[in-house]
Amino acid sequence: MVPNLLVLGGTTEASALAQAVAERGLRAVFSYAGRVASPSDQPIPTRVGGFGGVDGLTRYLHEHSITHVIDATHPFAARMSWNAYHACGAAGVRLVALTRPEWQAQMGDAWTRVADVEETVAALNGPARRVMLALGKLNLPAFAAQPQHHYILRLVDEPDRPITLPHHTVVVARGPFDAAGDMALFREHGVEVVVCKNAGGAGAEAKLHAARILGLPVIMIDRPDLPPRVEVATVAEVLAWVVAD
Ligand code: 3Y8
Ligand code: NAP
Repeated sequence: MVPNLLVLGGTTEASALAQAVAERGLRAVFSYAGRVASPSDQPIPTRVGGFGGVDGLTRYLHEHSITHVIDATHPFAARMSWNAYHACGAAGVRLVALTRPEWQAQMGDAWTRVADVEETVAALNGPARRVMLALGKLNLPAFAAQPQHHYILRLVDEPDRPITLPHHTVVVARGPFDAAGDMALFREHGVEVVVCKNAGGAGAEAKLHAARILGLPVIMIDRPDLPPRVEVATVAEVLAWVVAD
């Protein structure tokens, strides 16, 4: 069968896959959730916005005669990954995830691992500190439970509604980031603790290098449960999987 791919994107790896797919002239469409104002341009046809749950995605797969789905979303985009797993099962379409290994604490790192945002907020009990929240904007309201801190918030877009944290500084920046830049950022804002998700990958790792060099503690949020799908770590493995059919 002639492959017709749906790439669920939103990560550095997804963008690299789109590049490789375009170079091989494979028929494909790239999909963004529409979470940020202007997502990066891709070299293949791109759609933006939700599908409408599992049923909407199943319908999309049939209507667009999709033969393969590559879930190259972020490890914390769990709902999209579960929807893709169920929709591909329902539609009889092949599914693979292009994912990236979790970060591991290195010698000298001062990590506190927590299961989710709720545990993160609890871990911030205590006297006021300057806290770097490298979580984007989706989870910010939860931190109002610890209003004593000064939060440094790195967001992809300017906030479109007031931020309910009494003491905060917004830094608008889109990754991928580098260690020198993150060290300068942490020094400029007197960051005392870094909060982040175990995203893995290179595009967000800089802050861990910066924290290590500056000797800052890190609160690391573990990944949510993801579906039992086939997972590969490289673009080459995805391309081999597509043609193996
Ligand atoms: C919309 C699409 C590429 C992709 C780049 C990667 C690297 C830079 C690092 C920090 C951590 C964070 C956040 C982050 C990174 C890459 C990658 C990655 C983290 C874009 C993008 C979309 C999003 C959505 C956005 C979330 C937010 C998360 C910011 C594009 C730029 C914190 C995740 O403001 C918001 O509402 C932002 C929402 C989901 C997490 C959250 O919960 O808020 N990503 N990020 C995708 C869509 O619409 O489908 O514009 O390119 C993609 C990238 N973000 O092609 O180079 O691969 O991880 N993105 C985290 O990792 O913790 C920033 O600040 O150090
Ligand atoms: P999520 O919570 O798993 O998904 C919520 C809903 O958003 C999904 O049910 C789906 O809506 C829609 N959606 C998500 N990803 C989509 C995609 N690639 N194409 C079309 N619809 C999508 O997802 P999220 O955590 O909000 O992440 C949204 C996007 O940002 C994803 O592309 C992800 O790769 C990217 N991203 C997320 C993070 C993060 O920390 N979560 C970090 C970096 C990049 P319907 O149910 O209507 O189909």
